Parts: sequence; structure tokens; C-alpha cells
Amino acid sequence: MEEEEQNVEKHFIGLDLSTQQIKAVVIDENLQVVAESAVHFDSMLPEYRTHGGVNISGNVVTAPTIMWVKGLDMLLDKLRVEGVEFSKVKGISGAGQQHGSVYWRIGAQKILEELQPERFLHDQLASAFSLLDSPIWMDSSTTDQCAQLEEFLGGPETLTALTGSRAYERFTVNQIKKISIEKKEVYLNTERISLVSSFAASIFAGKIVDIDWSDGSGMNLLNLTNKSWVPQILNFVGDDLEAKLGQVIRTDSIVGRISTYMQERYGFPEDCLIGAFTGDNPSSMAGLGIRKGDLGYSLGTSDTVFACVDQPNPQLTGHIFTNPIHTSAYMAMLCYKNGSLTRERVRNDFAEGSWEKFNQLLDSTPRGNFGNIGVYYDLPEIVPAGVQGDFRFNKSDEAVKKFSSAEMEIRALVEGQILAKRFHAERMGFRLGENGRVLVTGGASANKAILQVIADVFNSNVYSLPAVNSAALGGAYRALHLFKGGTEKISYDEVVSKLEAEITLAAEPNKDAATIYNKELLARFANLEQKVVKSMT
Ligand code: ADP
Ligand code: XUL
Repeated sequence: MEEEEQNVEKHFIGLDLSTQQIKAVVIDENLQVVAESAVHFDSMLPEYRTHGGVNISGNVVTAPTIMWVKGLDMLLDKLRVEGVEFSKVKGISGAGQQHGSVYWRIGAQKILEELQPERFLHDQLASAFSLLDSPIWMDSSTTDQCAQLEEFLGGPETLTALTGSRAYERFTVNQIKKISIEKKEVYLNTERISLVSSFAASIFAGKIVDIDWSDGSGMNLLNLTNKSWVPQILNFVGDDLEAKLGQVIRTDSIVGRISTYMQERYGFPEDCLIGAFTGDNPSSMAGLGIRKGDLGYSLGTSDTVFACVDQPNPQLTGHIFTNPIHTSAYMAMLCYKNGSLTRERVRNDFAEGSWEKFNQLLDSTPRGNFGNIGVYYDLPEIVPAGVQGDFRFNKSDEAVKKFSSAEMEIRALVEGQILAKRFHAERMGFRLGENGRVLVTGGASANKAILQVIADVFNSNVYSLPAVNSAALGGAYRALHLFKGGTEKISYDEVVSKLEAEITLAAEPNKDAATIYNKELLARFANLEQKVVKSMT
């Protein structure tokens, strides 16, 4: 019997509840992808009228919480129709867009426990939330709360040293503080607050689960050293906040077994474990198998770069998170709001909405763009904070209204975005290791012309994995790791060691790259960025 059990194929699901869609990847024990699927919010759930998965009203950016639930209903049905055998699934974990928050109303835990298998989740959870629209990471409406928090703690440096980041508008405690004041009734009616990641895990576990320490690092609330909530910051919001948040748990924890609802509706086995979900960026770090000296570069709705660091050295720019996989290390990260959606806007304006045309134009312009530099911010940016608008400079650093051709605009956009990553990552102390690699992921990492510019600007080989979505993959790998006994028994690196064979070279730097994208150009970029910052005040 035991032997039979051992021979049965075992599958693991990784999910990514990201900004524009929910994705799922199913792998076997050899890390091979056996199925993949996605539900795209704008096109497949048009009744919620989102654009890019969100609703924007000035600085306030939200997503309907119940849309995510309905998306999960649809995704599970889609996977079943596509032939996924849920009875083989032994573990599920995943990721969520970071910082976003879900407000469970009083009584929600009971609703979750009593879900009826013959009915959709979205039907039964329609009244489970005290706030219908979840604030998400693109929101920048909490400037006042950020200023108050920094002042309360004695300045941005103190907050940064304690939690790894100064106060950022999208960081969850500032969002919660705003709701506790502006929507007091909602706050009082809230039983628990989840991050998008722990919310998704709760749906699978059939109970509200705790927040993991990696995604929890994006709240301006977690003490990086002792990995628990900072009591003064809890008090800054209110003395009942801790009860609403629950405990902080390790990212490599099992939060429970699959709910009876999921077992009965979809046929998951009762021993299917649910691993803590985490933020999409930490999960991407796991999915890419990032080692010390590597740089992870995610080109999704947001652009992020991240690396593994031994010692936290938090700065006023960028973030330090608890590392999701190497539990004694940390993760350094920079996040840019103006990633894919800004590239799409420039593509629509200058390349007739076609990536093919966009790439032709990009490839037809020389590296360095004749000295022209541009930065394009559709939404108020994070690095540098608050800048918004298009800014173009000619080779003499004079501000210009337009460049003289579509191809110059496109190269300026792509080079500007990548120079910004290199400049700020180096300012945070990051250097590519001797054997360090740039590993890319996210929707736009399918674009070879963009990857070529990354290789040139960083003067490094760029590598990718066959499956573009490393956040979902990271979830599946982490579920497999937990199934094999977790950190106590086997290191994560050992579980994903087969990944090495899957990584492929996607772009190599051109010979002249190092002389073009040199220290002087980075210094010039820094200076122009400062000019832009000053022009905003
Ligand atoms: P998220 O996980 O944040 O929802 P994804 O990582 O799935 O987003 O990335 C979605 C984005 O990928 C789209 O907004 C689109 O602009 C971009 N994308 C997809 N294909 C390409 C391409 N060939 N070139 C450039 N960008 C692309
Ligand atoms: C990270 C951030 C975004 C979201 C959405 O700080 O805000 O990358 O995680 O992807």
C-alpha cells in the first residue's frame, strides 16, 4: 500500500494573485510544469470594469475584493476543464501582489468554515468583507499617514532602521491607519485584515491564516531583527490592530490542510498541504532560484529588481525584506510603479500598439540614443518618490518637449527605465557577483529587444526560465519544499537544484556596452533625475 502511494504521481500548485490576473502553474516532483492557466480580470471579468485589474480615482487605487474571489472560482474551474487532476495535488502555495489589504468583516471566519461545496465561493463570500474595494500597491493617497508615522517614530531613519523601509504610501499600515480614521465603521466591523497573499491562502485553508514574514515586511510594521510586529507602530493605529492582524509566521510554514469545501467541490485529497503564500516579489525570488550575487529583474505591471543580502543595510530609498527562502538572510528590493503600463502607453503612441514595431524601432536606434535621455512616469513614482510626467533631455542636458523621432522616444523610455534600476541598485550597495547573473521574469521578459538593453546597461548576461511567471512557480516550488519536510529536513536550494538546467541565456551584452553605459552616463542620469525631482517642488 505504502509503495503504491509512493508511485502515484504527485502534483503541486503555485498561484499568483497579481495586479492584472490570477495565474496558476501545476508542477510535478521534478519541477516540470504539467499545466498552466490564468484568469485575466479586465477581459474575463468585465462586470467589475477594471483597467489593468484596478480602479483608479485620483491617488486612490483599489480592486474589488470579490473580483479576486470570482477569479479564483473561474481559475479552479478552468484548471479542471483543462484536465488537471486535483486528486494528485499534494501541496498548494503561492503569491499575491504586495501591500494590498483585505478587510474580513466580523463573522467572516465562520462563513469560511461553513462554505457549501455545491455553490461558488463568490456567491458565499459576497458579504464576507467589511470593505468592498481593497487598497492596492498602486495607491498613493496616504501621504499624511506616512508623515505622521515617521514623525511618531522620531524620523524616517528610525522607521527605516527598524522595518527596512521608510514610510511608503502603499505600505499596508499606512493604508490601515487611513481606513481606521476615514472609515471608522469599516475598521470597527473588521474581524481580520489579510494581505492579498494571506487572503488567498485563507481561501484554500478554509480559515483566516496569518501573514508571512516576507510579505509582512512590506507593511512598515515588522521588526526586521526579531520578526514580530513593532508594538509602537501597532499602537499608532490602535490597540486592537494586533488582534485583527494575527501573528507573523515564517514564509516556509504550513498554514493548514486544504478545506473540506475544496476537497468536496474539486476533489483535492484531504492531506493536501497549504503553504504560507507570500508577496509576488519574494515568491519570484524563490521561483528564479536567486543566489547571492544575482539580480532578479521582474518586468510585470510594476518593474522590480531584487537581490539576496546577508546583512540588512536599509536605506531611505528601496526596501529590505525578510528573505522568503534563506531564512537567515534578507532581500533588498526596488519597486517602480511605471513598468509595463507605461511601456504600453509609449508603444501605443509611437509604435501603433504593436510590440513588433516597438522592437524594430528600439533595435534601429544606437545604444546610448545619441545622448538623449528620457524618464516617463504615468503614475506618481516610488523611486524617486512622487515624480510624475514625461521628462526628456537632449545630449546637452537641456529639457526638450519631444524627441525628433518615434524610435528615439522608444529607446529613451527603455534605456531610462533600465538605467534607473542600475543606478539605484548600485546606490543601495548592490554589485553583480563574479558569477552573478541577471535573471528576468514577468510579462515583458518575453521581449528579447528589451532584454538586450538590460544586458547592455548592466553589462551582464541575462537569463530567463521557460515559464515566464516565476511568482506562481515560486509558490509551487515552495509547496514541494514543504511536502518534502521543509527547512528542518532539506534546504530549499536542494529542492530546486534541477532548475539550473532550465535556465537559458536570453541576451548577452554587446562589446561596446561597458563604454557606453559607463560611470559618467550613470552620473548624468542621476543628475537629470535630481532635476526632475526639483522641478516637482
Ligand atoms: P502582473 O503579474 O503584474 O499582472 P505580468 O507579469 O503578467 O503582470 O505582465 C503583464 C504585462 O506584460 C502586460 O501589461 C504587457 O504590457 C507585458 N507584456 C506582455 N508581452 C509583452 C511583450 N512581448 N513585450 C513587452 N511587454 C509585454
Ligand atoms: C512591490 C510592489 C509591486 C507589487 C505588485 O513593492 O509594490 O511590485 O508587489 O507586483
